Amino acid sequence: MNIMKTIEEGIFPSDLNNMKPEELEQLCSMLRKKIINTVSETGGHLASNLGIIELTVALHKVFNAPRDKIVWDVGHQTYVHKMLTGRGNRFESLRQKDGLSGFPKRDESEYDTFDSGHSSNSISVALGMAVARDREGLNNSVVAVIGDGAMTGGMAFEALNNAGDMNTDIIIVLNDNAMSISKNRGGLSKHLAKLRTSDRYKKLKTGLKSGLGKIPGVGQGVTKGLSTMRDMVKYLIVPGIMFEEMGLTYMGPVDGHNVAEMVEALEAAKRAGGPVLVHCITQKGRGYSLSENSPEKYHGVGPFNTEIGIESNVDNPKTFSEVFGSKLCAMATRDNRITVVTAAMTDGTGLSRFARQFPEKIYDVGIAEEHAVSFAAGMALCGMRPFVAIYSTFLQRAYDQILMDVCMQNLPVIFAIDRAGIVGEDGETHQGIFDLSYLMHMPNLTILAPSDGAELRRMMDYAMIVDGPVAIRYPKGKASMPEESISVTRVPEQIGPEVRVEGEDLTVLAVGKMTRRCIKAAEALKEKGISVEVIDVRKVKPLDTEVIERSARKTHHIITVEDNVTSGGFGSEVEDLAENFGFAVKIKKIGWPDEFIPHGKQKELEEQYGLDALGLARRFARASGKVKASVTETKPEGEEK
Ligand SMILES: Cc1ncc(C[n+]2csc(CCOP(=O)(O)OP(=O)(O)O)c2C)c(N)n1
Repeated sequence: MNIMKTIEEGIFPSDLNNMKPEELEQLCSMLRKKIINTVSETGGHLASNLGIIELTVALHKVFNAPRDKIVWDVGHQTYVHKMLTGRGNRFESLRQKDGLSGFPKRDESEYDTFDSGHSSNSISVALGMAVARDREGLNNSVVAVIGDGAMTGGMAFEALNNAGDMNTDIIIVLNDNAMSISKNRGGLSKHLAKLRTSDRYKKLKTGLKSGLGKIPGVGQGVTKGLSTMRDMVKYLIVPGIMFEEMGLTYMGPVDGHNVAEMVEALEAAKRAGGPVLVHCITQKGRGYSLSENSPEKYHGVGPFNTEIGIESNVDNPKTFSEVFGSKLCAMATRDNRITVVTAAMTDGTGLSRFARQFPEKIYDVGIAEEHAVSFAAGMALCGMRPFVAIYSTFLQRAYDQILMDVCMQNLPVIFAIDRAGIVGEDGETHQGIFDLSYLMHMPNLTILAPSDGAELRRMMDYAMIVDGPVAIRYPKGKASMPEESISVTRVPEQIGPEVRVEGEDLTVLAVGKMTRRCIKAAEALKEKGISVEVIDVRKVKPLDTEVIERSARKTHHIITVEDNVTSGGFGSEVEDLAENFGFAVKIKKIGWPDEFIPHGKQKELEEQYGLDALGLARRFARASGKVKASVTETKPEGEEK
């Protein structure tokens, strides 16, 4: 058959049934090509998907989806799954607005069993599905596919602990490429490395299991009966089979790039019953030499030329992450109390240089945001000044640890909250638009939001002199670096609001990156006779009320603008504040609506929701009452009518 044509027309799992081994191989290489070509145009998670092609083909050959449930951990590795479940014809729309999501989405396909994006929850979800199946008296398989990186997350351990205790049928496919985004860290990854090299054990064990399982009438019972012998073997050859000790049957390791071997192992796992873990060895970035050689660099990519690969753009302005990383290097040179904690995101949070320069001051704790925060609390309690660098969306995991272990005890932990605000193409699960809402109400916490790179640097210095926890939130993307501020080296004694544009009609309180576009909007409105005062808030909490009150007394009209949902965010804080002004003031909150914002380019989403400079200018104009909204002008989405 013409496989390429089939991918385009829509291939389904049942199509795999009749494919010969060589056709399956051909299919895998076609899928590989399609992924490289498409991701080079759209951007996306390249290396992870190249490494899971054969494994995905084997999964769909053995299991009968959507009746059998496959739950993908993180979900960034589902491009092949999407193409094998009838979405090949739309694959070029990957991550584009209104196109295919880069993650599983239940409303995109019945084959996507669960919306994912945040790691380490697949076993919990699959276990819940397995229990529901048992209670309904059904007999479908439930499979969780989880990477060795995601397996470092606490939730995965909690679920394994529970699964080992339950004896319900569930298959956990561990996709072990020895990489998280960067090289995987921690005791578990060392344990897996030992298992990877235990060839003799592998042959003994999979041979025993699958061989016996194939004989009619001899299955589970006999296989289980071998546990004593297996126990002997494992203790002789591989010390400490952690999964078996937790009550799971461990199978493998299996070559995750060998479809036939994978099919055999998955069939055997199905027959074994109970909680089974199939350990598959794969190579991240497989089949594209550039990503094989630098899987970390090709984990998540923007568009690139497939011949040349990703080019480093040294001439371009730095991102906020890079400003953070290089400033932290400078600070750590001078101050030995500084350490930094990352939850498997050294590169993403701009800390690659720091890791090279100060390997003894950086702690990559794995995908373990909760642990990262309490770990930092311990360090802070004993005299260190730890920075915790985590994306806004992933820090959600550590709400309780921030509140109880850090804020309640007023410990000087500094949270570097990267990717705060809309991030774009990664969609709902990655938009960092909730952090102000989950942090504003935490007592003792100082919250700062820089509008450019220079402010970020100053805020990092300032955070060091605050007697208590500080959160600095900054967005994805380039950080402008105003010339005059680069040379400022003295430590700022205070960070507070600054009037950036003076005006009479409206007071605009702008948070972080929204400041520059509010200034633009104000300047455009000047020509229309609308006078907008723009204040760069800088310190979101505790609010420095003097400047704000003075402006509000003049305009009697405040508009808050934040790259966060309006509900429970900065605007709500201002509403509370204004109640004590003792004079009437109208308040309008601008930010993201009370919704999950889907994928698309940052710019497209901001335009759609009226959060770009033009949209803001229109909204300020309407609010001023000086310009009647034209009948045809559409209101941005989420805006109250
Ligand atoms: C809670 C959480 N923290 C961080 C991330 C960011 N992240 C996405 S993929 C990934 C690495 C996953 O490694 P692994 O599970 O081994 O999959 P691989 O990409 O290597 O196939 C990380 C850290 C996330 N998705 N969720």
